[in-house]
Amino acid sequence: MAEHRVLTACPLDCWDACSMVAYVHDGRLIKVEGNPDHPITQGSLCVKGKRLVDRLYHPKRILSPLKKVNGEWIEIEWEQAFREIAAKMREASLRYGPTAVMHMYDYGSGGMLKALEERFFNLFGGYTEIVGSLCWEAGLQAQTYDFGIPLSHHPNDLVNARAIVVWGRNVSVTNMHMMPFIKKALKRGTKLVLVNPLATDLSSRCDLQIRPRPGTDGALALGVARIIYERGTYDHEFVEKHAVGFSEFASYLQQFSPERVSEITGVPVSEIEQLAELYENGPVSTLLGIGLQRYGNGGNTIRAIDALCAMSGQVGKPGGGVQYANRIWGPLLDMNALTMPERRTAHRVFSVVRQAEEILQADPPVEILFVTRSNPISQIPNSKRTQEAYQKIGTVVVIDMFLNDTAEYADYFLPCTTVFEEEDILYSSMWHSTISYIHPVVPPQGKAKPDWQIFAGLAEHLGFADEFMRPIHEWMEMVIAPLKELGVTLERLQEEGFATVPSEEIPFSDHQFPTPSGKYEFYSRRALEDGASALPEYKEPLESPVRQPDLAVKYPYHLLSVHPRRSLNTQHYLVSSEQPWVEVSPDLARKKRLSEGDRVRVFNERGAITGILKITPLMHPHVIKIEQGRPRSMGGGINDLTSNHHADLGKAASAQYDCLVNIEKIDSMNKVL
Ligand SMILES: Nc1nc2c(c(=O)[nH]1)N[C@H]1C(S)=C(S)[C@@H](COP(=O)(O)OP(=O)(O)OC[C@H]3O[C@@H](n4cnc5c(=O)[nH]c(N)nc54)[C@H](O)[C@@H]3O)O[C@H]1N2
Ligand SMILES: Nc1nc2c(c(=O)[nH]1)N[C@H]1C(S)=C(S)[C@@H](COP(=O)(O)OP(=O)(O)OC[C@H]3O[C@@H](n4cnc5c(=O)[nH]c(N)nc54)[C@H](O)[C@@H]3O)O[C@H]1N2
Ligand SMILES: [Mo]
Repeated sequence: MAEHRVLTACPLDCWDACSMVAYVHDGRLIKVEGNPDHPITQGSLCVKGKRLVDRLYHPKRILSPLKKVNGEWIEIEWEQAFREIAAKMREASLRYGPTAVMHMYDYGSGGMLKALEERFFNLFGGYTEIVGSLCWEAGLQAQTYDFGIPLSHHPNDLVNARAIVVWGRNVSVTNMHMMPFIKKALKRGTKLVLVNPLATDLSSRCDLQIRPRPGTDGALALGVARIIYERGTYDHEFVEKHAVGFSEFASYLQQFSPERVSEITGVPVSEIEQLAELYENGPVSTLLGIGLQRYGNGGNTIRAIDALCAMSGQVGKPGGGVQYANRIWGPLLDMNALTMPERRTAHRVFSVVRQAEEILQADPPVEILFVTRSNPISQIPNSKRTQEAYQKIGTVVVIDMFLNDTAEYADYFLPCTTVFEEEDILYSSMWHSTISYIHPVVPPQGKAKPDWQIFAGLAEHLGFADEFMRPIHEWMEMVIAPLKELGVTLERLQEEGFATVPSEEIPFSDHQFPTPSGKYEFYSRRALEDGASALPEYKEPLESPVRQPDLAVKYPYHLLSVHPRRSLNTQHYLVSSEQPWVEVSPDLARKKRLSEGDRVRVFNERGAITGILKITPLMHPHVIKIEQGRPRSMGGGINDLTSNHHADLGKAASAQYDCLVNIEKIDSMNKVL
């Protein structure tokens, strides 16, 4: 049989949102590659994209609905699953109202039609919805206060930068399609500076790496801003004409002398000065990562860096910018047409981060929990609380492809299709302005169904299928209707596989900011009204040796449970074979008498995890690195150690990196290497 190619797109929750070419032979998907025509993907694909094929055909994939009976999974027919779950929903709603049904979701797949879940729950009459984010909300809120909207420069603009500062982003691992743009700029002589307590792939080729104590970057940014202010080399025109609150900001800066900042951050004064020189002599393009804001003070860290970039003249200029996210899609897509929020009559919201506490105290109680596109038992901080809460819920329904950590707490497991068995549309709100079409590549395996068909089945049993259902192209057209003006139609997307929506290469070049004042806001009244500080203030992280010296005696090291190289969060551990590394600096290893290959235990009062010691030069001597996402069945469970405190900005943002731990050798006889 002939081989053919199908254009599709990678649904993983990632900056890059790649366009992919799938190769099918004899009805079987052989491989996927990056689409060479796509302006961002440019023909390359990361290992996670490629390995989506292994997830499609993995022997552990679940291909039939399951019900847990006496602690064992048994296969059931869809009809039985729909009938029983619908009956439980009706019963719960009659007794307590629709908010007794809760929906937990994340972005396990970024397909546009995945939002039909919301349409289902809204048509049901309402539900308990989660708000906030385990991912990036504190930073989004920070940039919303400062700029009115978080926007990034087009990556082509990096060549105009005199220096690129990669501030807490692990570019080559989490955003690899940024690398060709960085390399092009470096070839032209652009300098590269990293601010990161950990060693990254770029550490060996940068001009300078600054390693602050985790969670203290806000103080670093304010210290650099103070030097520039004192020297009078800031952008006078910008702060006077296009910003509000600069004088308040400037007087706050007085507290951040280079010596004090050096003491707080552990960064030598000479490096703070080097950073000041760099920002003085811009343009500097700053690439912010998401790790930076996973702290109790994380939102204000982003605000402090924004302020440094704004006062030193990087905003609205070629080669400048403070790139965190690119929120261009809101007005360009009509999601409400799909989700119908106007149809709910009851609504309750729980914090995604602290949902365990909210479930345990809920009145009315949560009778049924739906978990879709997420693995909360693994990914929510302080997992033991989540386990406790989920255990108390009468019925937990998980829709997924694999029996992940969360499925252990489920009563029903409903198998969904992978991206290759679906038709959908994909866009990235994190970085670029390209929207892609997902064509189906192979038919659904076994009895798996796309998520929307699962909800359609339930809607039928609940009596609102007529309102729920539309032909899927009609749904798509409803959402992308606003793109028509820009020449992007469904037919064009289907035919060409992707379309790039025109967006400003250099945001804010007209100095118009959608803030309450219309200007850049060093001082934000909106932040004050929301209960936060009006200025970007530096406060110690929650678990810090300064704020909690007693805790730091017991747990002197910072745990950075960063995003894994070979997996997208939890999703690829089954198909890759990485050891459970615990990485420390040579200095820490010496101090704790640990050697490479030792089995070690990392612990605090909340929990413990074991792994194999790896000694990594160039990392901060008080930091322990463990990649997050490893399933419990493979010795994972990193969020047993993290705390479910909120970060400072946003409705409910997470602070997983604000975490102190200790480390010990388990047993020296049992060396693994
Ligand atoms: N390979 C891979 N790619 C991914 C993902 C994945 O799991 N794997 N996940 C996707 C998702 S969901 C997201 S949100 C993004 C995340 O993308 P990134 O933000 O790039 O990744 P993180 O691992 O969260 O953290 C980035 C860096 O922040 C640094 N960091 C931590 N704390 C501090 C600090 O206090 N100060 C400074 N200066 N740096 C600090 C860490 O050392 C790390 O190198 O990546 C996406 N892409
Ligand atoms: N300690 C620590 N914790 C963290 C982080 C960290 O850096 N450190 N990072 C945080 C961040 S940034 C994020 S974004 C979250 C991520 O948290 P999650 O989104 O919960 O993590 P994933 O591993 O991506 O889980 C997605 C699940 O969705 C399933 N899935 C994939 N496609 C589909 C689909 O089409 N339909 C359905 N129904 N299911 C699907 C996958 O099989 C997988 O089980 O984790 C957060 N937690
Ligand atoms: Mo994320």
